[in-house]
Amino acid sequence: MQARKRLGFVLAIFLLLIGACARSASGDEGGVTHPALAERAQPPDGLATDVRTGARDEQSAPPSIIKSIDGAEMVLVPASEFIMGAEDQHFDQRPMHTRYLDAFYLDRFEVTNAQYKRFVDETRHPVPYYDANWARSYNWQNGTYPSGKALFPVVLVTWEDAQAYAQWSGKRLPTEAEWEKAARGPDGLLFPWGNEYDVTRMNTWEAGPGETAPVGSYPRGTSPYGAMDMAGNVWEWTADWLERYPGNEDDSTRYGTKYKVVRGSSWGNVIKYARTSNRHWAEPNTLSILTGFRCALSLDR
Ligand SMILES: [Ca+2]
Repeated sequence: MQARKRLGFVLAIFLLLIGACARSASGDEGGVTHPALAERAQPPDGLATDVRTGARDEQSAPPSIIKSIDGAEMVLVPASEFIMGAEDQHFDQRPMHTRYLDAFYLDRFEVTNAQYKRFVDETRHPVPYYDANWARSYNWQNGTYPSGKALFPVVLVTWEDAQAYAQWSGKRLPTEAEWEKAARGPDGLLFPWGNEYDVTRMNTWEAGPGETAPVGSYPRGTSPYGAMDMAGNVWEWTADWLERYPGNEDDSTRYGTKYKVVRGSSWGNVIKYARTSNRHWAEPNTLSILTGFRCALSLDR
């Protein structure tokens, strides 16, 4: 089995805090389905199914919401230019610039433990686990996730794990640009809901429960395209290496093909990391209780 290592940006002080966090006492057991995912039949093959919740009268227009084979609801991010990066944040976000992206779909929610279990059961992929105290309440045992955590985001997954899941589900990891556009819309919002600082709209360290929350717990934090938890809950792996933006001339030893970009901040980080333009990084074999993922799908699939 591949070597796995702890996430570099989990600070020692923070790990102590984690150890003090009480494990959720939710009484729900596995098999619970998120309301937004419930009562929807599985499509028969590996392609996304058009459930036509929108654009009913425009046969040529792609549906605004689809369901993919892992049961995930996906929202449409239409083709357009959008503003990427920021001038007043960490230098790796500079320069703020305009990019064009074709339309794509993005999972509305972070991938849940229940969804990941289907993948594990069907492929015999190793379960999320790290032998350390700080990982204890998130570790899977006997082939399944912690009791009551079906609808919580899966964590303790490497980039390779996320990539394997995406391939299994007929999808892919979003590019960093796709992730940012889905989070901030075309006009460069600072947060998914707008430009105002509001710790009540996401699961970050300031006002969150001190652990992961069920996906979709913060509807007031929804992005312009309907994606949820794009700020907070768990960091999300993207497809891309941490590279400099075009026109950026700052030196950084992190640029290159050593670190994958993770986005969106987590329950264990403060709000400044939840800015839609914020870039963070981790080696692809990193395991963290702060990091999960969601998947994307191109329209031409
Ligand atoms: Ca997130």
